[in-house]
Amino acid sequence: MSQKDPSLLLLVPAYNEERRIEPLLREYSFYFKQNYTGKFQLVVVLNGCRDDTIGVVKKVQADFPDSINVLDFPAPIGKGGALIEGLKLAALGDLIGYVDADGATGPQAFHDLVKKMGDADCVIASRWIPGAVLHQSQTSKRQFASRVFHTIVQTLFRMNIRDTQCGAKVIRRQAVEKIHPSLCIADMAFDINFLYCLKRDGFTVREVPTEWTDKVGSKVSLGRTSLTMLLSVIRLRLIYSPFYKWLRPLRPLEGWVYRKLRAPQPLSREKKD
Ligand SMILES: Nc1nc2c(ncn2[C@@H]2O[C@H](COP(=O)(O)OP(=O)(O)O)[C@@H](O)[C@H]2O)c(=O)[nH]1
Ligand SMILES: [Mg+2]
Repeated sequence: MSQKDPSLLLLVPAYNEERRIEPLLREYSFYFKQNYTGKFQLVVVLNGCRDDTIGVVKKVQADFPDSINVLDFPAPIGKGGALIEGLKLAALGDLIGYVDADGATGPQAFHDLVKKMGDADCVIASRWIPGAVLHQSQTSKRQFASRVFHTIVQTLFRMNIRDTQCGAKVIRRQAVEKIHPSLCIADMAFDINFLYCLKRDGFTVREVPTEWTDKVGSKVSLGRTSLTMLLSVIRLRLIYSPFYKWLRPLRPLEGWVYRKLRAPQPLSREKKD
């Protein structure tokens, strides 16, 4: 008898996604039911939605009660904060993944990541390495911002990862459990926090070319989101520098800037190692 696939917990952070999330929930639930022999669970992590995302999720959940669950936090904890909360469920899977609610990464492309994991601790989808197929690219403004952000991240962290921001990632449970206490970035720069902690703890991160389609309705506003992400990567760099303890008197200023930018904060207390 052939061995079962490892159990897979898929987290979907979602904010005001009533228009985009339904096809993703149906397509993933259907695909994994048909093509995955291990246990597959999908958990949507919502916070402070002002639309009826929860209603849409519950409607689809009624059709796939064994595979779909939902967590809803009233606080504005951001994509990163939602994933920090979702990753607390790591015990439910041998592998834990996350993916955007918009369906930019289809179930087959996500399954491909799992298949290509090999002996790596984490596998991430990449739009910027040879072999990637982009059915619809991001706008040129967005691509420019993304490449500037990439250059800053590479300069600050030297991780040599071409695409830190693609929404699809899979990680082994043991690695999640090790890095979870060090996750503290609630905004869209969460991925840098996630990847840097993995690298720092000696886990292997494999970048795999992916199939990806840009979707309308992005939650990213180039000005404010980019500024928040810039602030967060600088903050992260400082957290992991020997100077951070000397900067303690500036903490109130840090909080003030985040509040001014209306940037999300994680639910749990800030943690660092
Ligand atoms: N829970 C939660 N999810 C969020 C928040 N902001 C964005 N997201 C989700 O994060 C994912 C990425 O956002 P998206 O708009 O697709 O970004 P893009 O693909 O970079 O343009 C989507 O699933 C969003 O619904 C937030 O504040 N809270
Ligand atoms: Mg997206």
